[in-house]
Formats: sequence, C-alpha cells, structure tokens
Amino acid sequence: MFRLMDGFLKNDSISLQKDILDHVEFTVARSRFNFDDFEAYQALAHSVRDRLIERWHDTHLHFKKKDPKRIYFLSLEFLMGRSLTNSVINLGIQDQYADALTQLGFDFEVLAEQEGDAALGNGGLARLAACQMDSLATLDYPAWGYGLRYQYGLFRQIIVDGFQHEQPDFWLNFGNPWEIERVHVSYPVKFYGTIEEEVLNGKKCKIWIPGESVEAVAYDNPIPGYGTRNAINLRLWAAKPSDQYDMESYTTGDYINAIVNRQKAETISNVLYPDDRSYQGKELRLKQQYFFVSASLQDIIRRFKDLHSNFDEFPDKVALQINDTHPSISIAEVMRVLVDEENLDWSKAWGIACSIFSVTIHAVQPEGLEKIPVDLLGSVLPRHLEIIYEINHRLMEELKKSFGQDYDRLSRMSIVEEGAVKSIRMANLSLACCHTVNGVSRVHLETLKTRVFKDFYELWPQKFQCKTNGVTQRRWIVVSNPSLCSIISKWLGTEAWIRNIDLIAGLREYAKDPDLHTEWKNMKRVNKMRLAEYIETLTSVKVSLDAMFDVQIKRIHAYKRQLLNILGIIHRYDCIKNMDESDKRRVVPRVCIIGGKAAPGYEVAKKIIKLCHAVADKVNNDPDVGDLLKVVFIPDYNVSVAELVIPGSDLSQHLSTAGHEASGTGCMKFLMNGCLLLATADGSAVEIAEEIGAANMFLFGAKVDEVPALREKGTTLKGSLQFARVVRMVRDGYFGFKDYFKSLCDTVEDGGDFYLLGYDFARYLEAQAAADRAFVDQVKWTQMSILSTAGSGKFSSDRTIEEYAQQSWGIEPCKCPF
Ligand code: 26V
Repeated sequence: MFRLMDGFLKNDSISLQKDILDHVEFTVARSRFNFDDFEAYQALAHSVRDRLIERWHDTHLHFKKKDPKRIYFLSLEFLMGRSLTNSVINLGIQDQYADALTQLGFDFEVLAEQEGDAALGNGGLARLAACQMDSLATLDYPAWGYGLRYQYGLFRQIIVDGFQHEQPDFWLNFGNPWEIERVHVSYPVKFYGTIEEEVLNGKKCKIWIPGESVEAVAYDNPIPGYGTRNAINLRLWAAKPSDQYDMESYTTGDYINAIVNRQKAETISNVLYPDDRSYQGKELRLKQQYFFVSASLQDIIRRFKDLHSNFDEFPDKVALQINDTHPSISIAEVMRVLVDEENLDWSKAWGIACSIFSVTIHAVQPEGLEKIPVDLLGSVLPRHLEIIYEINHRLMEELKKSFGQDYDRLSRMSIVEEGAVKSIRMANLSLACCHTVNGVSRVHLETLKTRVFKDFYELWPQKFQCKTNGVTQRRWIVVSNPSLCSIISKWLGTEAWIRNIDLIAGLREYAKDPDLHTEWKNMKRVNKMRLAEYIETLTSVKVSLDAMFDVQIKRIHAYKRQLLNILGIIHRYDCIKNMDESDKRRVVPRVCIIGGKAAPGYEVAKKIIKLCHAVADKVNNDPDVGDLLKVVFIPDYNVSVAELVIPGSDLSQHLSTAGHEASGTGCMKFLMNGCLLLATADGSAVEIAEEIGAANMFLFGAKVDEVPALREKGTTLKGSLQFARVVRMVRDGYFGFKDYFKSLCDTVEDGGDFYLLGYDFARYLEAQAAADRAFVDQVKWTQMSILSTAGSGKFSSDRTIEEYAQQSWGIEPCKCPF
C-alpha cells in the first residue's frame, strides 16, 4: 500500500552505505566497526539481493496479472559464474554502489573478487543456458529456468607436477546470497515400485505404486534483465528426505537406521556429472533427470491450474524447451500426468505434449546422445517405461504408413534400441514428440539433417530449425571489459547497443580512425597487463606485454585438438632453436596460453594437459628463447577466469576437426572483445567469417564435407615431415615422460589420427604464420580487431532468443512497468 512505483529501496549512495552496514551488523553478524573484505562482500551481496528480490516480486505479480504464455527452460546444467557485478550492472546501480563503498573505505572490484563461481555445469551447453537466461530477462520474456541445485558443482582442477587432479567444489560452504530458499515450495518425487491395473468408471487404468519418495525443495535465483524492471526466476531443486518416507522403520524401533536411510535421499542433488562425452547409463544420473523434471512439471502444472481448469488451454500458456536430451524424460512424465492423473485420453494428451515441447540438440556425435538401458528405466520409473513403449508402438504404426516394410529404417527410428543392452534412445523420443528440434549453428543443423537424424528429417523436415548460438554482451563486454564498453558507447554516441546489439556494426565506420586505434590499443594493453599479472601470480611465469597473447581456453577434448596447438608450439620452439640472432629478430614474440578441464576419467585429455606443462617447462626455461615464446597453462579454467583472459587476448584458437563442434560459443566472446580468430571452418566460425569477412580471421584446415573422404583414406594419409618431426620429439622424450606420452602420440600416427591433426598440420602452421605477419602490422591488426567487434552483432544471445521466441515458442514480451 505504501509502495513507491520504483520500490521501497533507495539507491542513492547514503542509503546504500546504510544498507550495507545494516547487513554487516544483522545478516553477517559482524560489528559495523570491524569487518574484512569477505564480510564486506557478503553484506554488499545481500544489499544487492534485496534489490533483486524487489524487482523479482514485481515481475512475478505482473506475470500473474497478465497471464501470458510462458517459456519454461529445462536444463540439467547452468554455468552462472559470479553474480555481483552482473547484477549491479543490470540493475543500473553500479556507480552508486562503487561510490558508497569508496565512502566506506572499500573498493567494489576488490570485493567482487571475493565471490566464487556458481559452476553447476560442464561447458558450452551450460554457459549457453546462462547467457540465454540473461537475454530472456532483458528482452522481458515471461520465462522460467528450471534445473538442479548441486551441492558440488564442477570439480576444481589443481595441477600437481603438471598432472590434473580433481577436488570437490564446496561452493555452498560460505553460503550463497544469490538464492532464496523456498521451504514451502516443495514437491514429492517418486521412484521405483510397481504398476497395478484398476478399473475406474468402467475404464481400465494403470496405477503406479511407487517405492520411494524424495522431496524436491525450490531454491530461487533471481535473474535481472538489463535496462528493464523485469527479473525472472531460475528455480533449482534440491533433494531432501520426504516426511512420509519409511515411517514403519520408526515404529519398529530402528530409529538410527531410519534416519541414516532418509539422508540418502539427498544424494540425488549432490554432485554434477563431470563427463560431457558419453552417457554411461548410471542410475543416479537418471534419478537426477527425473527428479528435476518431475518437480518442475508439478510446479508448472500447479501454476497453470491456479488460473485454468481445462488442459485444452495448456499449449496456449506453456512452452517447454528441453536443453539437449537430458530432460527428455519430461515427455513421458507429461503423458503420465495427463493420462494417469488428469484422465485425458491418450491421443488428446499426445496432442498437447507435441504442441508444448521443443528440443535443442548440442551434440554432433551419436555417442553424445543418451541411451537409457531398459532394465534401468523399468526399475527406476516403471510406468514411464510403459508409456515410452506405447509412444514407440504408435510411432512405428505411423512409420509403417510412410515407409511400409522398410524395417532397417524402422529400427533406426525406433525409440527402443535392440541389442546386447536393450535401451531407450532419448533423442528419438524427443524427435517423436517435439514440434521443433534445433541445431545450434548452420553447419550443425546440416549434420543433424543429413547424418544424425537423417530418417527423421526425411519424415518431418518442417520440425528442423537452425538457432545459431549467441552470448550475452552484458556479461562478455559490459561486465568483463568495461574499458571496451566505454569506447564502444563513446564512438557510437549511445549505450543503446547494450540492449540492441545491431548498433555495434556502427563501429565499422571508424575502423580506420587513428584516434579510435589509440584508444583501442590502450584498452587492449591495460587488459593484457591485468592478465600478465594474473599469469605471474598463478604460474610465476613473467610474460612480455609486447608479445602476441595467443589463447585456447575450453574443455580439453581430442576433437578440440589442443594437441594440434601444442605440436604447433613445439614446431615454433624448434624453429627458434635453429635460428641465428638476425633471424630471431624477425620472430613475433608469443605467449601461448592454454586452459581447460579434462573429465576425470578421460586419459587422453589428461595427457594433453601434462604435455602442455612438459613443453612449458622446457620452453620457459630455455635462455635461447627468452621472450620470443612463453607457454602457460592456466589452472582451474572457469567463467570468471574467462572474464579475465578473453579481454586480454590478441588471438584465440578454435581448432576442432571440421564437423565436430556443434557451434562453439567461446569464439563469440573473443570476437566481441576484438580478438582475432584462428579457426577451422566448423560450427559458428563459418557464420562468423560471413559476418566479419574471411579476410579478417585466419581460417584453415579440412572442410566439413572433406573429412569423411580423408578418413576413408586412412593409413595412406600421411602428415607432413614437419608433423612427423614434432611428434618424434615428443616420442623421443625431448620433453621427458617418454613412456607416458607414447599412447598420446599413437592417437595421431600409425594410421590412427581420427581427428586429422597430421593432415591439417601444414595448413595450421600457414595460418599461424599469417597471424604473425598481420600482428607485425599493428595498424592492420587493430583494424581487424575493430572489425571483429563490429561484426559480432549476430552472435548475441538476444538474437538467438528472439528467434526461439518467434519460431519455436510463440511467446510475447511481458514488461513489468517501472
Ligand atoms: C553431454 C553429456 C552427454 C551424456 C552424458 C552427460 C553429459 C553431460 C553434459 C553434456 C553436455 C555436452 C554438450 C555440450 O556442451 N555441447 C556444446 O554445446 C554448446 C552450446 O550449444 C556448443 O557451442 C558446443 O559446440 C557443444 O559442444
């Protein structure tokens, strides 16, 4: 009743100081006369949280009043990183907070460094989900994110003697000010048990008698939009023992065991699976998937039923996006709820399911697609298995109408895979139901259409869409590169590009302006200085700011070819070693920076990390080389490390064998920051070249459609002499650990070389040489750098989200009034 339109909370510097001190005293429970940086961060975060909550409440009241169609984004992973700086920028109160803290004797940036990352995801798919949440909020879409609140996020990587070791990520140990625990928002999620048949009102019904119940408790994470009052919700579920569970054990007196067993329920949301390569058919993983899907759907249906009673209206109010196939058990769950609980007949329920679901595929390789062993699914979710069989039966009937007796095709398209381990193909389930299925770049969609899902494409071409990925310029320019942000706004004469990225193309006009060049180079140098300090603190390696900072940061995978990079570094080292002093003067000095985590059980990836360290040891301590070449491995790569590294990079490498990277989003962040790209024609790099002009990047290597034929050639395909030489150096123990590296060398020689390192090596070196030549001409380089930023507009997640909203979800913005 007393509320001002712009909220209770005042945002002037004096009010913010008081607010922070109140939180020091009453939330953190420290004396307002004596608190350290971490306590100051906690108080600051709570003060920001209050402001987030205010907008988040207003947004939800507004959504409730307008009751628009909502998009529910289901993802098993969200890689949010830090929240403080992003929040104050999106709320538009960064300067006021900076000022308030200065008055209190603190520095905003120092306090921001106190925050740990929320790392509830592995890599690309999870960070994409975070960027998309930012865009959904900024563009005022009525959206909800749903996921799992893992107790332990992605493991911490520590390096001991050059080897990766994994440690748990205790991210919740010091509390998490960005979430709101909703003890009253909780739902029971059932597992196991049996199916019974009953006759109800003369109709045969299946009744699932579950054997276990676990409670899902909501933790809400407000996501503020930029330049809007809207703040949407990311609701993450944590598992808690159910109150109803195992009551007999108490009454029979086995009190201690009953408590111990209860606690086991919590393991469901304990830990994020750190392997993003292959699905292992693990019971816990299936339980995680169903746990978050079931809780989310109960929540969504409850919200729908608050205002509606007829499920015919469901598709007008609900769109469900499944982020890769991980949440696709939701299709069977919707069918179960509609048929078993809401008593809809099958075809009506199926019609509803087909009109609400859409799916994004992030994988390229069939082994990235999940298969759940039938025995496992039948034991954990017996009713869902029956439902999937029924869906499959009807699918097969439909296919027979189109394809007659083409049994090969039928068996490829079947949701049930026969074989040694009979399994459910979750991708086929998604394709059977979803009204749209999208790839994440044009090349990727082509691969889905012509290889991975060829049969489905021939049947339902209209379902297949391209939604080229994007990243948010709020996080990847405004938060992480404030100097670049100021330059862009100054030269465009507006900050409007932060919400309307198309405007960034206006920079092209000034690409040759010497004044812009001066500012641009200063910005890059300051960012390089910050990065150099970080490198020295972490690795004790001193690097020269005049060197080209050449970066490859991403998960370590054979297909991403970090090994190609390292072999290229060895070649460069070998060349320098064989030069006289006058030749050396012509060498472009480089700092080669590599960072990324290997899945704990992924031996090849772990060996690549060790090789990187072994090469660094040799090169960095060789007096013949000095500043001409330095090699650095940045440990524990994560979102906030990326925020520091990307703005300080000159060149970034994206080396996947063509046809293997669905999209790649790292390259977009580098592009926005004016780093030049050295890349294969894979994933989104193809579209980047179209936007900025191939002449403004360094493209190389086999093309997507050449790769299969090159593989066919197999053993006859020999790499260059240069390639043989660098591999030999590793084999001969030039960098030590001869025996350990043998198997790694074998992967690229002796007829193996599945990822074509040998074939691409010569052209890789040529592309590197072209980058060197361009770097020598600093005017040209700066111009290319400006054109990269200017051409990055297409790769904003705002564009991607607009496309999803219009082409898949059919939703409209719902803007909360200020
Ligand atoms: C996949 C799997 C496979 C089954 C086992 C568990 C598990 C856990 C995570 C994942 C996610 C890997 C998929 C992924 O991150 N793909 C990346 O998605 C990016 C966003 O679309 C895209 O840019 C990258 O090219 C693609 O590799």
